Amino acid sequence: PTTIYLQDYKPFGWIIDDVHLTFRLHPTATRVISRIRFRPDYDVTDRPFFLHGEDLKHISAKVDGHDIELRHVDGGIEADVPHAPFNWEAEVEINPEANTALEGLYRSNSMYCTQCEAEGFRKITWYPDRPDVMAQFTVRIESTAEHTPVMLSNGNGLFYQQDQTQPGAPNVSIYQDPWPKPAYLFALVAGDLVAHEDRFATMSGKDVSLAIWVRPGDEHKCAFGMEALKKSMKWDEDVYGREYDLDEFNIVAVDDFNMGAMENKGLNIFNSSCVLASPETSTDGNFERIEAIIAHEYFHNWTGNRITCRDWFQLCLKEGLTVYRDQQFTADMRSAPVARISNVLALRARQFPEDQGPLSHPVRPESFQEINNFYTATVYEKGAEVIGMLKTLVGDANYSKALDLYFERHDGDAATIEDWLQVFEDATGRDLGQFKRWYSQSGTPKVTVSEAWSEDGTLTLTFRQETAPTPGQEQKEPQVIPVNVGLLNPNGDEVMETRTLELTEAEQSFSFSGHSARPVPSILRGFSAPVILEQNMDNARRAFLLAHDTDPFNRWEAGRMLSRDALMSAIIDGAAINSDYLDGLKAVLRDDTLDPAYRALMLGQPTQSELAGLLHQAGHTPDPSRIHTASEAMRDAKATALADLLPTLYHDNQVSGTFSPEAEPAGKRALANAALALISRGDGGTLAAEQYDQADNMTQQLAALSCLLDAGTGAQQLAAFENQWSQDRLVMDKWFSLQIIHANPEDVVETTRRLTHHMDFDWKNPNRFRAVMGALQMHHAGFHHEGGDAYELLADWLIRLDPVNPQTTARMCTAFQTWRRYDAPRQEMISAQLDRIAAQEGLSGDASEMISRIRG
Ligand code: HT7
Ligand code: ZN
Repeated sequence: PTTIYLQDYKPFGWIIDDVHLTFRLHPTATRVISRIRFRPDYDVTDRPFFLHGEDLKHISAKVDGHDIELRHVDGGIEADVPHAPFNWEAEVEINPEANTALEGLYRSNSMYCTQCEAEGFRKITWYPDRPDVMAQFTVRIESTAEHTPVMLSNGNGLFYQQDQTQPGAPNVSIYQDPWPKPAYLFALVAGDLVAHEDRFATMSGKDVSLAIWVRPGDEHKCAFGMEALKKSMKWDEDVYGREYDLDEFNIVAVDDFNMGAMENKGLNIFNSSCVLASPETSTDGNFERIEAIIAHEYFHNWTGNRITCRDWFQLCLKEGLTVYRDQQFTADMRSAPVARISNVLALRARQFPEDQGPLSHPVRPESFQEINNFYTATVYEKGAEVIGMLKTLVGDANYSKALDLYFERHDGDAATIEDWLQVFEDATGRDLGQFKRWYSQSGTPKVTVSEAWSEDGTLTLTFRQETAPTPGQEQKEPQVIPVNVGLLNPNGDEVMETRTLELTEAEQSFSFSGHSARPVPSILRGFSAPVILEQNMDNARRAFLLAHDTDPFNRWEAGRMLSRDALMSAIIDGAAINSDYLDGLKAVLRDDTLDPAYRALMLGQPTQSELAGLLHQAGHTPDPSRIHTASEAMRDAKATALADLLPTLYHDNQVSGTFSPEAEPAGKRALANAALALISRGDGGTLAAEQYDQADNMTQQLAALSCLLDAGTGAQQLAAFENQWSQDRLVMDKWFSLQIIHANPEDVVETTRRLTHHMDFDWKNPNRFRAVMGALQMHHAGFHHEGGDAYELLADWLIRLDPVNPQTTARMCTAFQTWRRYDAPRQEMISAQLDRIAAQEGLSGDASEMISRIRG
């Protein structure tokens, strides 16, 4: 495997004016004819003419009308071409039906579809498949089959013909995209699709046709996605001044897809799970996620498409910024505190383990073998946190000024992180040299804070920051860490509003004077930096902040820390769950001035895998079985302590009338269902069974079924659920996952194995594979159950999937990334499975890079 380095970047050497592609679609033998106008980049003259290409059957290649000889080299071809402008014409044949990797042009349910990011275009034709080569594309699609009445590509539709008069005459459609783009944004879709259509008038009065294309029968699942799209278009105009730039915007839903969705210019392609929604089949969580993903892909039109990345090392330039923008959108559409807490929960669950384990890498990596392995929580979510910190440091007005300058200066460019930071430096006059370390230094900084009070009325906070070594980075330098702090007096009134302290040194103190009584600091409000905060705080102080903090994030965090510490003591010392936490929780839950969604989050507790990480950090070897027991004990303690309150929470938060996925009713359902989960621990599932019978939407149905499975009384409902939904793939994914998630640890492997024999376990479909194998690895106590059967089962399936779909296999290998946390027998068992996978003949580059990094 070849390693590619950021420092080795070299421009391509030629400029492309335009690209004309003709596709003659055929399930097993599609012809692709490319006509490309190249001209030398006269600044760069020292390199051979190289075009990428993989799995292409070469038919012909001509330069200025004359056949040309190609030299086949690793990953593509070289040719001797004139050192002057020339016309390239080539024809290749590809086999969409055989393409199970879902990169390039492939078939899903007899529909043609493409996925080109990051390096899939090279599986379509010979081309400089790199993001810094931008060109205008015109695409002609021909198909003789009657099951491709709809044929779409990027940009605006110019021509469409369905000739039914002459037998065998092809359907033809032509699309032109006026905006230069890199090949990774190319898309083509053809199939028997129906549209849910709408229109949007942009801020300058341009009329845009919008369509969501789906398989016949799914039309009723498009309305929510369409509303989300229009809200996103309006929000980007209002908040960032960004207007849409084509006459049409198409979204297509596809069942077989490696990730969530793809922002191809004017033709977004979505995993059907991330766009199709209806109250009967989708939970509130699904609706919220769909809204965020539609926004995310739409926002890429400016942050990613109009301004793209110079090379794949700059991936966070588009992904970090676009995640940040979609998080802002969700905060505006729904509750900002709830959105922030949810983002931090996701960061701690996915990014922290990555950054503290063998896969740790900088937000902007400096080398890779397979770029697909770097679409990570670090690039996306930590990348977004870095932008949030930048905004906190420069302030809202300067952030807007910098963004305006970014769009003005770099529209049409393939840009770098240096360009991005330069814009902020120019807009604000601020030196961001030290801040840039957030892009190059991996690992989660630990910030330790101590307090000193002097009787002259001064509180001094002393901060120390340090980051543990990570792969390839032994020494760490201090980073710029914005720490938002507020102060409360002993009565619980705020005496200092939130202020941003800028940590730049390894150790630094800040004093706050003029206080008549010792104030209580609320530190890292809003989780203003992606760090681990170590604060020596007793339960009484945490309970005080849980009761009084005016910052909703830190109020929630105080409760979280109480429950975390209670769980840790239960795991380590077998201690009973302490009453400070339960009393504080009760008071918050009783306060019905608080948003139900926020109160539902208060009822949550750290996951078992998070606890394993915390134990490891604290120098203990996590025992999955003890963690499981303590987590269950915590739920029992809550059920008992809140017994009087739970029925009220349940009944007061019932929502009647037509289902609405809006934040307010969804929040009520979340609180009622969190209460139901605790009630079910005491009533054997009676109330949950009632809810199951009455449910007219998936949120209520699934929540009730989960409670019943936990109570061990859901067999009949589980069968009824399967019967009711057997024809709906997305709902059946839930049915598969649910049984594993709610199995007892000792039954997890057997349940998983049984499900892999189910006739609907279509393991080549990434959603179904993830529904089963993703649930297996997420069940902490089941996955790490003694004996190591789960490790072996997952490894068996990864070995089987790898030749079919390396990208999904490699992502799923991350299940093993935390292996060094556990005891010696578990480490040995995991290590044996990693070795077994690594030893497979023909193992993909994707999986082999992941396994060798995880092994360390
Ligand atoms: N930019 C896209 C990332 C992506 C992807 C999507 C679907 C299938 C394979 C993919 N490889 C990379 C999605 C996004 O971040 O918006
Ligand atoms: Zn993205």
